[in-house]
Amino acid sequence: AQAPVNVTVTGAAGAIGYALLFRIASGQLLGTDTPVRLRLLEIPQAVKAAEGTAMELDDCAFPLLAGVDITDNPKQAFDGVNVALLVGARPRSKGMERGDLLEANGGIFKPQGEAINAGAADDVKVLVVGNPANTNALIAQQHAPDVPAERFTAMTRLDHNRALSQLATKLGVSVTDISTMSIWGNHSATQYPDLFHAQVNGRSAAEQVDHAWLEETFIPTVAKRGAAIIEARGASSAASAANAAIDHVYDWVHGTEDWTSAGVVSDGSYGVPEGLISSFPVVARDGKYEIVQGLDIDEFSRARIDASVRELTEERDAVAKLGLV
Ligand code: NAX
Repeated sequence: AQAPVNVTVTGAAGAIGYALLFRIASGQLLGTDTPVRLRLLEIPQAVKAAEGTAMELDDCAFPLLAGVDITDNPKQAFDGVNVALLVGARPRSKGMERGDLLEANGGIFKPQGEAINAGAADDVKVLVVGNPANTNALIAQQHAPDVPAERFTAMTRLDHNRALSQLATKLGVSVTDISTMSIWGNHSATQYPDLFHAQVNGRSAAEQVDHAWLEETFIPTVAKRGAAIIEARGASSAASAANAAIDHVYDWVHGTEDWTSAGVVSDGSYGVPEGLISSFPVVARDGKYEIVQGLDIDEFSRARIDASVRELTEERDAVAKLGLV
């Protein structure tokens, strides 16, 4: 039988963790023939709650679940890790400046990057979900110099899935009628969901909607969907975020036919400064996410991609000033 794959989830006692762990243990992250061993990393105050979730995982008697370990020590959590889902982060509290938020998260993602560097398996794949996801991923990556940079990714798959759903509803088609959708830039309100390269039943999506809808409804609806969910539910996206994390890792491991979106280390493509972790249209091949190359970028898209990348550059400059990268 296949040896279990070590999957570490940080922030395991949180809302996304609760929606994620059962799906991982049931085989949806890596496939229904791959056993998994879960490692849950939490802060000391939340270890007991994580133990409660682990009790429920036991009670599911998942055939693929080879074990659950719980720790508040990053070194233990990432020892031998194959897939790391970095979900736990410091949320922005009232009145908190962006610099303080970046600094507080640096205090989480720097030691986690170091622990991944020290102990991870050679094939480790890292997905950062905790916000600000792109810059948290950059901080972790910068403290893991022995791990190939491309193994660090940030989640924009939820934005991608939101874009598919909004467009499908608008045109009265199925999400499976849509291809080559993409999200560019930062996982933030400046992100750019791109309908100029997307196709619906083989024809340009941008040509099938009017420009006012694209600019004034579609883009802000996708970019601000997280806030709309909080407004409606009184709590932030959890099941849909967990679902996107599952999609991101499943596709990374199994490969894609169509494009998807992920925050990946820029190689300088499309004028995105090398080394920034920015969302691009990507495909997955042989266990690697690759940026889709050779696209023409019209003026409208250029301005939006540049604005989001500018924000990422500012975040990188801010964490550089704090000595975090
Ligand atoms: P919760 O507050 O429910 O859970 C976060 C958990 O992380 C808590 O249990 C906390 O104890 C733990 N934690 C904090 N610091 C930790 C550390 N140093 N090590 C280990 N665990 C630690 O938040 P939840 O709703 O689960 O969201 C988690 C993160 O996902 C947030 O940063 C959130 O902003 C982010 N999101 C990212 C999305 C994306 O698309 N990239 C979408 C959903 C979500 O907003």
